[in-house]
Amino acid sequence: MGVVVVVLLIAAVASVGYYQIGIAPSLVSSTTTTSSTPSCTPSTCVNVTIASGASGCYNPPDTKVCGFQPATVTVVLGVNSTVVWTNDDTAVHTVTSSSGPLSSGDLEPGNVYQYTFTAAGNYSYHCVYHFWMVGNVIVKAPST
Ligand SMILES: [Cu+2]
Repeated sequence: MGVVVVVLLIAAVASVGYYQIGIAPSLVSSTTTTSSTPSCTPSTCVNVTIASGASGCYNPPDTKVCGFQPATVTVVLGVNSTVVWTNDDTAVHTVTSSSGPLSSGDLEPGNVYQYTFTAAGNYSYHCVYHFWMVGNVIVKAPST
């Protein structure tokens, strides 16, 4: 009898744990969409592609050849300051700032992450799963 109670307790704890794990990713991915079509118009956004094969192309020193393409983009506040990342690879990637605003969470194949910059600056980012995948967004103030 005691064994049955213990087994039931373990099952209950395990299911709660699974439930919590199952919930977490959906919260993280709330800033992404599964659409491959950006919600901004081409004139107001800049597209960055995570190309097919991006996860398997670590080949220093040409580390930027196959990660984020283009690896560096320049945008202007209020003009085209929304950047849209599309994962065209078959692996999961992220768009993550070491200390900054970009935090895509897991981008499944086909997922899109977009962020609208509101301050000028130089924003470097990387993929948490592939350290050779690095990118940079240069945000400029509008010229007067
Ligand atoms: Cu990656």
